[in-house]
Amino acid sequence: MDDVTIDSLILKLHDVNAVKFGEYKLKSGLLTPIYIDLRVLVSHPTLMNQVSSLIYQRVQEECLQFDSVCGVPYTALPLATIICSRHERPMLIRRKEAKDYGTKRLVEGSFREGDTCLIIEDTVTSGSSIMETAEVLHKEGLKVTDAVVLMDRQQGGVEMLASRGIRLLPIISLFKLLNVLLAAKRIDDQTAESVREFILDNNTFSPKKQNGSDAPVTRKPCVEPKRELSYAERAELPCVHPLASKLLKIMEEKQSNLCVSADLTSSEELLQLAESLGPKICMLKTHVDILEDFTVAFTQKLQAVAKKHDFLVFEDRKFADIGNTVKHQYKGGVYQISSWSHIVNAHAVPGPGVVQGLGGVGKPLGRGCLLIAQMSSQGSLATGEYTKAALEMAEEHSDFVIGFICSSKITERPEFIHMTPGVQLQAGGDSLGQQYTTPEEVIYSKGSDVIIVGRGVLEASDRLKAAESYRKSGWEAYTKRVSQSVH
Ligand code: S5P
Repeated sequence: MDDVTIDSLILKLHDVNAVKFGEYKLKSGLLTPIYIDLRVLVSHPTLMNQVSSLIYQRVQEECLQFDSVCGVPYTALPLATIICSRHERPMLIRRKEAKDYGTKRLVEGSFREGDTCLIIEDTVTSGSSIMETAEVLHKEGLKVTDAVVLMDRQQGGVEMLASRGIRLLPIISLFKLLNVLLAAKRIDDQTAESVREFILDNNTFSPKKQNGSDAPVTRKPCVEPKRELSYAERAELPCVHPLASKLLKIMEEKQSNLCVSADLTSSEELLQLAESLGPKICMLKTHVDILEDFTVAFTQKLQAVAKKHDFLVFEDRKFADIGNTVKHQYKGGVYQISSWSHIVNAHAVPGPGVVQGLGGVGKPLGRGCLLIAQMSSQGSLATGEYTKAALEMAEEHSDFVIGFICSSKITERPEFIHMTPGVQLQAGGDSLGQQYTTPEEVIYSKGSDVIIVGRGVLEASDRLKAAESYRKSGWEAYTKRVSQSVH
């Protein structure tokens, strides 16, 4: 989906008052500083058509298979009608109340037991409205596997529906909406910040509530496998964090365990690098605080390139303060890292509070964190007992920590991804203590998963060619390692 179309749609929605800032009451009774009211859409036919097209585009992009479409009453009903009429797909209507005469049906339209019905919704907060409709459809013997929503308020709907077996596919996230309105000067920094704060503080999804017990629910730890698993096999393990699983799938699909470290000072150059090396990498690492021209628009463009070329973004912020401070550093300030970076990293030195502070911000957004267990620089203090303590901290927070920055594999548990910087095709170092090891050594001999390469690519006369050499070298080392462990 094209970013320009989404940006202009956001501005139009703001023009017609479908997005309001102030103090409003949500269905749950909670007061919110932002209200999204897409009921007004019916008065704006062009916009109505545009929204319907975007929803259908998303359906096609995801190649969704379904027998019928049901809009959550009432706002999404006309949207579903336009889509079904235009694309000649059967529609179902869910009644809010059963009639007390005639058939007394709660779902109108023809269907067979076992049919799959796609749900369409305008806005999602907790996911409860979609769930209500899904339950009515379930009672009629229909299956619901996916729901497409125009606006996701990012307050836990995705997670809640996922826990009930429904994949929610949002078109616009609230953070995206805020960034666009902010860039267009429709709202000021203070408004954006107060909305962000509200959203992060009011996540409605609690795994505790879902299973009715008070015991904290964490994903079951993985059992140590008897043999080396491939990236693809690890991606499928139920104990693996969804973001780690996504990364492992990207690695397998693109045959790349290369993360390029884009240590550049110009955002234009960084975006060009991301665009040209995108197909070769599984992840792009940034240090946005060295950019001389950072803007929110840059992060939006970076997200679009990452989506286009299917790689994750890792902001190498190396958080190292108490929980309360890192919470602000992660979600706020100039960089608003949590709104655009899939992965961040943290030093273990402050103790578990650092992961808890970051997790409070990152978990509701589906983000992941790497703990720095070892460093590539000469004389690093992160060794021995410190590395062990970092591993323990990760094991205790595996709902947010997805792996490590390390020089070699530190655990056999397959849910953790090992990422190693200080990599060049020739071993050596720089004048400031950096030490380099080769991709073969890192992946094959030391059992790491991802090579992080900065100057090895950036200082090459042909960066694309250099990235391809690193990709190939890292991938060959991985296939050699996995094939040798297969009995
Ligand atoms: O121990 C470390 C951890 C990191 S994240 N050693 C590192 O070098 N890094 C980062 O990896 C470092 O900040 C830089 O961005 C990149 C290595 O760059 P290169 O040019 O030496 O490959």
